[in-house]
Amino acid sequence: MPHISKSLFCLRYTVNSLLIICMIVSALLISSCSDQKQQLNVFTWAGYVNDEIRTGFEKEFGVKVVVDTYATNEDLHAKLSLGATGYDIIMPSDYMVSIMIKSELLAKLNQDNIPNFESISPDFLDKYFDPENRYSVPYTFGTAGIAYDSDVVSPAPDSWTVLWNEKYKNQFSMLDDPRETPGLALKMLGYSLNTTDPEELNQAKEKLLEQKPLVKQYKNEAEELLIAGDVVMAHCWSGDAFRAAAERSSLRYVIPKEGSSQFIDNVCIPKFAPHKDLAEKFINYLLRPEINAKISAFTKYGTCVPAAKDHLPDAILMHEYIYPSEDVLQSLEWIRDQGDFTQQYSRAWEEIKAK
Ligand code: N2P
Repeated sequence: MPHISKSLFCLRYTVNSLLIICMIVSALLISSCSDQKQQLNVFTWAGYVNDEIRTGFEKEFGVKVVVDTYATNEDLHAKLSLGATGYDIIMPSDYMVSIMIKSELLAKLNQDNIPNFESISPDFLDKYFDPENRYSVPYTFGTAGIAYDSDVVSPAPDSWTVLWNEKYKNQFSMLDDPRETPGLALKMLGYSLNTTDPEELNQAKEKLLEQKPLVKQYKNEAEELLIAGDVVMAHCWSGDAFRAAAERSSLRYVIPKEGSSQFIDNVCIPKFAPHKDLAEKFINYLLRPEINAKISAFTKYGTCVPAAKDHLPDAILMHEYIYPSEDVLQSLEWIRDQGDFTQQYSRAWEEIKAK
């Protein structure tokens, strides 16, 4: 008996040892597979990183790139403030870079890892929102305005007031954005879209409430609505209008005479990004002239890399939807981080949407 129980003990011991060895080997295999395929998580505006850019980077660097989208700077800020830690790349606009630096949500970039930084035009560097570009790299630039169907909207609009014309009731969309949309109403009233005067902001809010029964939809991605003919006008961003016009030839884009907003969207790395080194490689890749040209060609926003222009078709180079005339440029304002007053904009916008 003692002999049998000794054999049983040896057998059990061997089986257990084998099981443990198997578990260790499979754990090693799983971890080595996942190490081979690192994943870069990109959080950006819709239409900002297309499949060609994504798969080009995946193939060259042997990684996986996952793209998730947000509709406003404020949504991006809220998500990161609430503790989302999985993102490696984000693309906030100018004033949001400033807010995120102050909220300590961004990682400092190591420019030694981004040698193509040299290729950016100085016109887009050292701006107020990040004076030495320690946290941000410019990606694209554009404006907000009105896209309209020239077959239907007549005469051609030149003022924001067209968006208050009963004739177009239920036929147009507005940006769903706490700074852009009150900003438009402020411009129409002759004020700065960066006002910190509560009375001026209140007048803009009243105007937008008056307009609300005419609005078909508040939406930031107006491209599909315009192409499908679901709306004949849209308060939208220039690239979205330009892309829609490429699909439906009667569409035009105008920046109203009262003036509008302009922006630079930037590539940044969140402070707690899981793959910061890979994120810097991705930024460097985006700055290659031929890649940057592709980005400008499909987003239909401007490139900040002069050498990219050698790779761009004439239809994009110097197009007025990307490069407005000097007169129009004079009427544009950058949306600014207005500190504590920024909350007033968000509150006004929430109240408009809730009514
Ligand atoms: C997204 C365009 C975003 C521009 N289609 C606003 N910064």
